[in-house]
Amino acid sequence: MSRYDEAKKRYEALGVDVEKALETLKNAPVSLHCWQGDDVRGFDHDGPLTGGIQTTGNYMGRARTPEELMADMDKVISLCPGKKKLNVHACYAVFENGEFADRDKLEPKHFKKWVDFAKERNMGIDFNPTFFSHPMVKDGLTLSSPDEETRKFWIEHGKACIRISQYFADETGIPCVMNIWTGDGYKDIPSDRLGPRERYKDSIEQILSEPYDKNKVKPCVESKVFGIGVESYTVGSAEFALTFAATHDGCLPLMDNGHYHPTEVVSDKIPALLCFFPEIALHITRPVRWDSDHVVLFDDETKEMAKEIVRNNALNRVYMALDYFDASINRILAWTVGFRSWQKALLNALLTPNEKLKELQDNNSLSELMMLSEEVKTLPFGDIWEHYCESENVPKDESWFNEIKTYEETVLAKRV
Ligand code: RNT
Ligand code: ZN
Repeated sequence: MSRYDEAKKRYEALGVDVEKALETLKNAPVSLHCWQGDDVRGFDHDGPLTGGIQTTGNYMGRARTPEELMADMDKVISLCPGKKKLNVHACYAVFENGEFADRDKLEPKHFKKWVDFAKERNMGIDFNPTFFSHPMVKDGLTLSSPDEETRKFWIEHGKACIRISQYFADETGIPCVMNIWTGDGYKDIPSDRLGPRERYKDSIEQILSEPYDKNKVKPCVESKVFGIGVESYTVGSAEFALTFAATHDGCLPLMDNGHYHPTEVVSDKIPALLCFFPEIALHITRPVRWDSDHVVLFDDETKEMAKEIVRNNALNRVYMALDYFDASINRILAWTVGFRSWQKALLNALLTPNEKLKELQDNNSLSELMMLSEEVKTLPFGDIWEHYCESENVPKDESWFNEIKTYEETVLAKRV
């Protein structure tokens, strides 16, 4: 009997349908963020990322053009099992023949290359207006700016992005999640905490007044506790974003697990939101002491988040997107480790005897619950994982590092 068959038996003895788990995993889309490949720079400006977030590190081989970024993503895709969706930021517009459009004037045609890329690979596309790394970010503010010209510019950007999101959904036939995040805030103590939030609210309402099909475009608002240079006050705080989504039909809350106080966990927030929202969205990252956007690993909180989606039958209600950026190691490796880790977390959740554990809780059999929860941790998960990778035609073990090395030598090293 193969290791897979033996492992399968162990799980089945606990009531887990392994074949069904694998089938479910193969069909659950996870958004792959284009911005890990070039340190969140994009193609519409020169210079590094600015505006409340930061990449650190200077590893060789950053993608500098759409062609390089797409080639790198293809490498990642070839190393990762599971269904992928593409996640693009507005600053990744592809301009051709010397043309240029500022953020408020972006059009669907500037993203045709991404549509072609996604369609050829059977992927949907998620989208993000880019409210950072731009001269119109005035005094660190965009949608909440007291300067009407600035605010108007960014509202127009948001509206343009709604139209582009609609285009993505129409072209791919798959709904487009459009996430609104700004770094708006103050480094030091503000004298008015309400005004910026009222303007932010009005701005997002204006953006959402742009016509779109609610079944195809899913706008979200992402909250944050603080950012670099805006340590004292964030306009789009947790309460602001959650209440905005709750009171605006069709708008989803987006939780990024790097955006809370360090002892708060998003795993516990997922079921809280599922009580009220038909759909929610996630940014999956790894905060180390703060919103440091480290590469996602197969660690305890990552596993817990996946469990909360899977055991609440919410894979079709939670839009899952990766969001991290590490420039200190091989970027393709960083992308791949993160995607594979989230796949492992989902598989682990799907292989957990959730029915049985829930029953023990409901019967108040808490001793047995603790015992079984601990015992399942050492089941032969790796044998199922390897089988899953094989069935998806991707490397099942560490052998993929050789492919990274070859790619680094033959492709990345030439980018000088
Ligand atoms: C920043 C937010 C935001 C960005 C991306 C690039 O703290 O997490 O989602 O990471 O939009
Ligand atoms: Zn995020």
